[in-house]
Amino acid sequence: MEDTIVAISTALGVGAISIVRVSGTDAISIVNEIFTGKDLSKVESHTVHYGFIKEENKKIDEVLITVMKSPKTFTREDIVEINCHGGIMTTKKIMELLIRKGCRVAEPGEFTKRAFLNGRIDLLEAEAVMDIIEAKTENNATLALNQLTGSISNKIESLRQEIIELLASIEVSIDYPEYDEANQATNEYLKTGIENILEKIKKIIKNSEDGIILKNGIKTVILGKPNVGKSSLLNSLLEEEKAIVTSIPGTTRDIVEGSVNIGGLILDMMDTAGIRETDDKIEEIGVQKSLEIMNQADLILYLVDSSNYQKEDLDLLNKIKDKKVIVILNKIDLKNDISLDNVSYPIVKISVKEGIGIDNLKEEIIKLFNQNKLETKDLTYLTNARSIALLKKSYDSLLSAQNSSINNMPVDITEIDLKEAWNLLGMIIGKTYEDELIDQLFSQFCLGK
Ligand SMILES: Nc1nc2c(ncn2[C@@H]2O[C@H](COP(=O)(O)OP(=O)(O)OP(=O)(O)O)[C@@H](O)[C@H]2O)c(=O)[nH]1
Ligand SMILES: [Mg+2]
Repeated sequence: MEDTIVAISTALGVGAISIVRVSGTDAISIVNEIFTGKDLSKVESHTVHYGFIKEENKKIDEVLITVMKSPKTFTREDIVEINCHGGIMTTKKIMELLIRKGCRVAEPGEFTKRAFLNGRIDLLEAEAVMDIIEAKTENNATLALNQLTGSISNKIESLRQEIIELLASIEVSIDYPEYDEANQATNEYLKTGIENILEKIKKIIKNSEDGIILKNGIKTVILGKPNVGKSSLLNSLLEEEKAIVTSIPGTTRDIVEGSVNIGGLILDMMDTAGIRETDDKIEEIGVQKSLEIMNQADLILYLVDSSNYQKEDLDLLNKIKDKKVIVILNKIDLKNDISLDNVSYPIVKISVKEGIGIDNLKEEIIKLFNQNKLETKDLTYLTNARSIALLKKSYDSLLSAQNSSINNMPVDITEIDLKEAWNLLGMIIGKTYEDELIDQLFSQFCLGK
């Protein structure tokens, strides 16, 4: 690869140690020029050496240098890592010296990009590196690490292999003399084959969508009539007096937001204006917003006031489709004998005021999002929107291929869709890619990675 690149790989600031990382053909010789200690051009690969960085004859810092020779390195190029004393001045000075000797400052993500281009990791694994860096919870880190170790890549690769086998059977049948009979036999074979692959992809998509929710946070909307205690619940979960609480119905007008970690799940909570018919213009806008935001939710906490319950309070539940919902009976300190019939969602009884039932509510949330399943390590997830979109496209192509074979179309037509599906799967792991996409993807990385 062309240039030798350099970057500060640790966060720049005051710390005990900083790492300056150099990668490329000239990495060892360039660092050697500014180092006193052992001659780095003569040392074994994967060894650490003590010495000083110097400018002319002036000592700049006392350092430990790790030399890793191609190909057994992250970028598959020669890599030298300089462990120097953390501190902005020294670290920058060392960078500066290296640039003067011929290094180029690395672009964000360039080390990982080289790892990808040199075949050390595939695209999914590269993205996983970024996810690990950005992981905010243990779950996120576990998901990303799983992707980095390549098990999902293997799965995608084996799906591609299955498609190749189907394509091979098509080729054979096209060459066959009694075309019609062969066509039918092949279609039979294709039908089951495609069905099989579709099932597997469906499972990965489902897993991945759950995974994405875990990664990005669960959009949680607190919904209900005015004065049922929505803002009180938000404050209680956030452990902060974020939203205004009063005994006057219609207190909340705008959406109030806050994030909370419940057993490793990130909930992005939104408190809304209580839903009711109103003549107040501002409140009416708030009510409209509540209804809109309801449609974007992953989870709806539907609050009812036990002390003031009427059957109509549940009317809005009928409008909610395909969402995870928990119905919450609040204010049980005032009245605790309501029973709700015909509610198909889990029901939790709480009193925000007395702090009763909040833990049950949290458990119910964790249950809904299959927290436990995640811990059993069925971790074949794709963790970003790019790859999930490609997988869905691939699924659609396979569906269309399946239709053709069911309708006993000429197999050449099925072949087109199968090839498309195979290609799309390849794009997920970066077997086929466009330069522009790659540049854009890696530019989202932080410097020095
Ligand atoms: N007794 C009792 N009162 C509660 C409880 N939770 C909330 N309240 C009271 O109910 C009133 C309304 O609470 P809010 O949290 O403002 O209700 P809201 O649903 O946000 O109301 P709007 O913003 O008007 O839609 C306040 O006076 C709270 O103190 C509870 O568990 N028990
Ligand atoms: Mg409120």
